Amino acid sequence: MCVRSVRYAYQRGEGVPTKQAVPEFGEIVASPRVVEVVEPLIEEIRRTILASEVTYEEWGEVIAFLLDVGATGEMPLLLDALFEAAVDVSASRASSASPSAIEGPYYVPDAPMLEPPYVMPQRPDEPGQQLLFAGRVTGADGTPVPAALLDVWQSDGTVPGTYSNVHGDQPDFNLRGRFQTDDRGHYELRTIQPVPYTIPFEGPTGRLLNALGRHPWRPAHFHVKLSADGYRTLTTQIYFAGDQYLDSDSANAVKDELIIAVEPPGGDHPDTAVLNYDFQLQPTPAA
Ligand code: MBD
Ligand code: FE
Repeated sequence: MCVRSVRYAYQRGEGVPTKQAVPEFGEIVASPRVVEVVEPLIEEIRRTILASEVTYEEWGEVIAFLLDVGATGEMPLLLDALFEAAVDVSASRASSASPSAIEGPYYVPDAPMLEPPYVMPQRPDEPGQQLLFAGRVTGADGTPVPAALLDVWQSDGTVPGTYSNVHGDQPDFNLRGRFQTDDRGHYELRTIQPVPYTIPFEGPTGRLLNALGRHPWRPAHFHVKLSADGYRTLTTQIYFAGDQYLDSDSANAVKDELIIAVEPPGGDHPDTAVLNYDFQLQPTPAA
């Protein structure tokens, strides 16, 4: 099971999978990895409490804030917005694939399988610029990958935008879809161009960003999860050149190599912008 699936297990109320062994009464079973990672984290928080002269009033606010994060279901949002970009960099250091990016809290598995020619599920009056998202999928050495599965999700074009199945009033699986590369590793999807998106700002995560003096916007983006036999699954995002929030992403997740210039409508595609991007996958070790 993909470790990232903890988010949607939680969203669907299925409880949260955990690998932790339950100790016998009176038994202590230290995990070397927990000691390595969590111990310094605890020490860092203690140091900050002392250095900042935290009061009991403030300590009460910390506890109330975290209770609110739990009660509103924003735990995945808060953690992804603050920390997932660092996890992504840490976890992708040794990869030969094209750049990865954070999954974020709003991936939903089992999106509709599209039939060619691929068109993203959308409402008849879906607002937004028509866009053709196309390119190739290859291995790190350039070998084309036929029948690679692309799983794409995006927010809608309303302001502030929302994701189907999560917030707002879109039909389930609106602007979410799965489709494949052809026998030469090419893919082509017709959809609308995403616009900048704000993470929910009325909840505890948004209030924290506000108190930190930060806005809740993310630059416009596509989310893509790419899988193929013999390759490691690549989770990434595509951003758009010229977006005003590239330098101040509320999730701190933009990588320069993932910022792409869209070809505006014109010539032989008068109504449609074109986004071209080629993905490279890392082979799994030979079995
Ligand atoms: C998003 O759409 C997103 O991509 C991230 C990282 C956090 C919140 C909402
Ligand atoms: Fe997103």
